[in-house]
Amino acid sequence: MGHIQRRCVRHHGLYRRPPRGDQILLAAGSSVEPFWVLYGMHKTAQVLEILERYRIGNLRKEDVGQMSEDMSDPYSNDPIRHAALKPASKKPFNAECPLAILVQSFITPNELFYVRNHLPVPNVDTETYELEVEIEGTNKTATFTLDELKKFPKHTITATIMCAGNRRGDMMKVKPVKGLNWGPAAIGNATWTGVRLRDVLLKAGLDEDDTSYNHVQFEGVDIDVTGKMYAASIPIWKALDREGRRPASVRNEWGAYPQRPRLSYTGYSSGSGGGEKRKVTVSKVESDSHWQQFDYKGFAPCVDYDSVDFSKSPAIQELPIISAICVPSENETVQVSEGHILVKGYAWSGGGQKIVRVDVTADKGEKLACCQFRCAGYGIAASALVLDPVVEIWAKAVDSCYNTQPERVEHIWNFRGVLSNAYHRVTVHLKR
Ligand SMILES: Nc1nc2c(c(=O)[nH]1)N[C@H]1C(S)=C(S)[C@@H](COP(=O)(O)O)O[C@H]1N2
Ligand SMILES: [Mo]
Repeated sequence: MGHIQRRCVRHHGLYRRPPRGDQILLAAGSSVEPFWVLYGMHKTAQVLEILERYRIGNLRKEDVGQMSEDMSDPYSNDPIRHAALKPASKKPFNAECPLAILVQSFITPNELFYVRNHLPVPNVDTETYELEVEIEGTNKTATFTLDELKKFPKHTITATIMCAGNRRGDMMKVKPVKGLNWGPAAIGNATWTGVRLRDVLLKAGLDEDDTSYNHVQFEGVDIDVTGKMYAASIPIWKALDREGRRPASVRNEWGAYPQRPRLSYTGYSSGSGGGEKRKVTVSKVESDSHWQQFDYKGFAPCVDYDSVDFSKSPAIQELPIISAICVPSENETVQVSEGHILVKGYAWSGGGQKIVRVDVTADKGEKLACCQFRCAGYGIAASALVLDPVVEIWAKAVDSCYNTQPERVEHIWNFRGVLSNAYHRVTVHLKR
């Protein structure tokens, strides 16, 4: 009894505020161990320190170990990943591309594309896979097998996707936040081929002139211990948009990557899209999932877990403009050549906005050098006259709506650590 209660109370305490608390309640009366194993990213010194406040006793020696021995690892079927990926957590596996590699090519290498999982990678059987489409309030439902989906007109686009938590590490330096410690590479650019969500919804019987629907909800095939699927939603206009640059797509070919069929929306927080979806629902309302309601949201710096009202902030959809210096890296020593150094990085903006400019400075904005970029959203090659032995390089981008990045991360800090798009700063040591 001691064991179970203690662990329940521990988790209870930890999740008293966050809504995941209701999930943990489902373990009441039985072992909470499966949760602890599944959400492996919580096994950190910081979390253990928080849990310490909730300790109400200790196990007898003879009871220790019994539980963990018969717990099989839910991550044992996860695919083998590229060794160069830098993990932010291993179970679930979350990782980003090394910055020097990210900036080497316009298209991010597939095997080095950032990985963002909340749960173990599901084993999708392409033979039996079915996508269910429901139009709420009608008797219109349709299911499509993978082969049936492949018969829809095929579209190919090149698009960047980014995690709303990209560059969270910068916020963590100000004050601890909840979430994975992402550097600036929870972003990637790929050529996606697949079918339009619009085409699938219309085929399922949706009347595009019917204005009674507001959202399209998605459920993944990755499920947690309580049987809840990863789920999120997007506004319906986004799903029905005719423009080619905004399709629902599947990364690579279905055939080439059958394990990871997913939906993507250009210009959107990938959190609202990706994943191995198995159900799509056209609805009046947003997804009521934990992720949509209590995760992908931004708040003012003064809001914390005790004062937060999640209903006051809309879920993140289109992401704000961002940039990052990828080369040189933090604290790197670089050779100065004729008074200049080479700086490379990326810039990107959500909602389909183009990057029109990236400004780089080596003197805290005294003289912002305007740099050239080779392709929209990639490859800043800036040169600025630098004199001091140690300089801080700053980068800020401007998009086609003339939105730009905030100067200081302190002003946009939020306890979830999302939307971290302040000027990017890198300190370098100069060798002459
Ligand atoms: N089914 C499923 N979809 C998901 C997630 C997930 O864990 N499971 N993670 C989301 C988050 S936070 C991100 S950043 C993107 C990552 O996109 P990708 O996995 O399609 O590359 O997927 C989103 N969709
Ligand atoms: Mo994300």
